[in-house]
Amino acid sequence: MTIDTERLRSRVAEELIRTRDRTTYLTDAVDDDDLVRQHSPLMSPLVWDLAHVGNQEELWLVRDVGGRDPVRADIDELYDAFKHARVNRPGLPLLSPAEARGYVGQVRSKVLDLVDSVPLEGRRLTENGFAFGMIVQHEQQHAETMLATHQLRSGPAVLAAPPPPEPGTAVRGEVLVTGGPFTMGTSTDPWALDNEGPAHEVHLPPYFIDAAPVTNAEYRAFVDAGGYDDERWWTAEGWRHRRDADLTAPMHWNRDGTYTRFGVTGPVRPDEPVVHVCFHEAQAYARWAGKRLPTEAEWEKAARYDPATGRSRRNPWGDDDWTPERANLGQRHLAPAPVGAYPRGASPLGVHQLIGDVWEWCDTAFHGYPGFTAFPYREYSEVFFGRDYRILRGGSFGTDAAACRGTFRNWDYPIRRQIFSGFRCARDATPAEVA
Ligand code: AVJ
Ligand code: FE
Repeated sequence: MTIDTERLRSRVAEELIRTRDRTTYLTDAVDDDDLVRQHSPLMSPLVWDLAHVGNQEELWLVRDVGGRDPVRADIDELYDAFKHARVNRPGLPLLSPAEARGYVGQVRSKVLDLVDSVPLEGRRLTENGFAFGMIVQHEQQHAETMLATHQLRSGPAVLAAPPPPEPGTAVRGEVLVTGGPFTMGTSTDPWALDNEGPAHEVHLPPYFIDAAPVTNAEYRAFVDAGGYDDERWWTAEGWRHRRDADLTAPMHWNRDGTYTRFGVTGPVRPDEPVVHVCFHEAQAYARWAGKRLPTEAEWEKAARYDPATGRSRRNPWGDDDWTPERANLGQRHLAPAPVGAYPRGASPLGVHQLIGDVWEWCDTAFHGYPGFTAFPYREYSEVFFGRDYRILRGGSFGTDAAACRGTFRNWDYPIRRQIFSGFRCARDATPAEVA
């Protein structure tokens, strides 16, 4: 075995263990009644997420990669996300909290065995440890979903984390991105998921993009200006939803101007990115502000394009992995950080906080890039293409670095706002502005 393979094996084991610590923290924070309860019809009971994470790990790693016998073949159907809508999951004969904990532990001990023994080359599924990376990312995605479930719980706070850093620099205004080609997507990032590739060239006309996400203060101005009551700012579909759902402000803003987050109520901080808005609200704000939402390609060029070399980098700060001073990721802080808090994470074009803090809505439907091939299964991405989903980019404070990079693509329905979603604006550059 080469040193590199040894290093890869220990990295895989570390990521699996670190990820399980997060899942355990989120599920041990509440009692068993709370674990089996449905806090919102939009979300699964936490105990479903827990056993589902273990079941996916069993399917892909124990059975497929390892070729081992099933741990619990009888529960596959219960934890198949396509078989049961979230609203129906509490009525299923689910594993109890104790059974679910026992099950995920059993699966994991077999998997840690495999990490030491399966060949990591010669088969595309395990090349560079991909299947393990995919399962780490899957569990981390559910950890973010579980954090969103926590935000929908009522009752006293059970989670705690230090506040995010204070601004280190003033960030405001827009950045001009000159017209021309850039490379979008990746064909080489070893743990990138299928929808992130292949890398391809995209030509964009010049545009402006906000240097920072839209803040609570900026969004408050839209609310105070009567933006929710003025049909002009909304698309027909957005206006219909605004009326049907009786939207009047971001989710979790209270009538008295306070905000409730993970069981704690406090003032809405003006310089923090607005969060828990749906695509329609983001789009209405942008139109009111005389702007629009960026397309997905515009978001990615702002994040990855380096004008000095013409290359696209993995992340705004470069090709290196995330570190805590570069972006607010990983549930280290349970809130978005104020604008200006991550000067070391800015892109070469001077765009801040693209990674972390809040997912950013883009005005692009979810589709496969030219030459897309599903891997390793159609149900991760392909079955969602061409439907009513919009793209979100950049991850949030609830997203782990393992499941976030400059090429990572998330998608959701345009009415969703229980997720950690915010946005920034963009606009076309006029010829006079480019000259
Ligand atoms: C990529 C976040 C849209 O949570 O529905 C989890 C990720 N896929 N289990 C989701 C996912 C299967 C997915 N998103
Ligand atoms: Fe899943």
